[in-house]
Amino acid sequence: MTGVPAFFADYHGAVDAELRRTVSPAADAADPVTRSMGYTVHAPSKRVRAVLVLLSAELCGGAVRRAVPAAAVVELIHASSLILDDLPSMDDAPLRRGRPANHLEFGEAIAILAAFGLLNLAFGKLAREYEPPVAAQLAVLMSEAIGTDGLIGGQAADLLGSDQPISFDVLERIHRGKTGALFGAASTAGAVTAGAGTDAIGALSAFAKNLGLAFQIVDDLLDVEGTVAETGKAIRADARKTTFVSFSGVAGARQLAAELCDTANLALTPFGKRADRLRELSAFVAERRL
Ligand code: GRG
Repeated sequence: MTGVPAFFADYHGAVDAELRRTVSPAADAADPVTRSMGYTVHAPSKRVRAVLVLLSAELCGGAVRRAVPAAAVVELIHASSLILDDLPSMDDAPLRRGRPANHLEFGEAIAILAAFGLLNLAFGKLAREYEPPVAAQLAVLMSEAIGTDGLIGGQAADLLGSDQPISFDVLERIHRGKTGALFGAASTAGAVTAGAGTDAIGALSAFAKNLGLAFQIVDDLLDVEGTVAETGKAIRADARKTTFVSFSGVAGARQLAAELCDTANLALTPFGKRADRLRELSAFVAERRL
């Protein structure tokens, strides 16, 4: 994919191959749920969360090869969340990854089953690919990231708050759940596959949670300033919602994203220059147009 840092190419191939082994890419697969899963999983994606898993594993001295299944798991969970997020009862979004939303292509019922199917594959993959203590640790990590203190909690608060004024604290909590939690779990998962200690895991988790919130703020900016061609999504879709841009203005939101990336980078200090690719990732997050 163009527009992402050049070093992403070192990781995308392995992640995409693992995803193809896990979910059939065949557009003519007999089972509609399989087609629906493949439709979203194999659509063009920056794979930022997978790259975060792999960079974190490498930084902690682990082999990329060992972390690839965990990176694929994070992408399966992410894809599941995108399908659910776009449903008429949620964000009712028409376009995702440059294509009609999953439910517009396959119908709502199949899209919901595909989202469950992807989650199911994710947890099965952890159990199959890692030895029991690590598999259990990763499963707990993903379950907490998805749960009521993570994606599900953030999404519920977002939906409940959509037709009433919300405070900045609530807005931040929503997006630390919806977006920050999976970034945090991605970085932690990479570190866990590398057998990292608690200090390294804590630093990487802090880095990634702040990066995730910055990523969401830039998403809000792209909704105002971006184009459909760049983002692959409908734009001006958040016009009725409270966002970081409606709260702080374009310049304020941009500054907030930059500050969060600085805070994220501070957590990398103990790693020195070895964390330069993560710093490059955070520079991309602050400036991205896609
Ligand atoms: C049960 C998994 C699960 C979720 C239920 C629907 C839901 C709760 C949460 C929604 C979470 C969500 C979709 C947050 C938005 C995060 C975001 C900024 C998505 C865009 O990510 P990119 O730009 O997308 O990385 P690509 O397409 O590049 O992968």
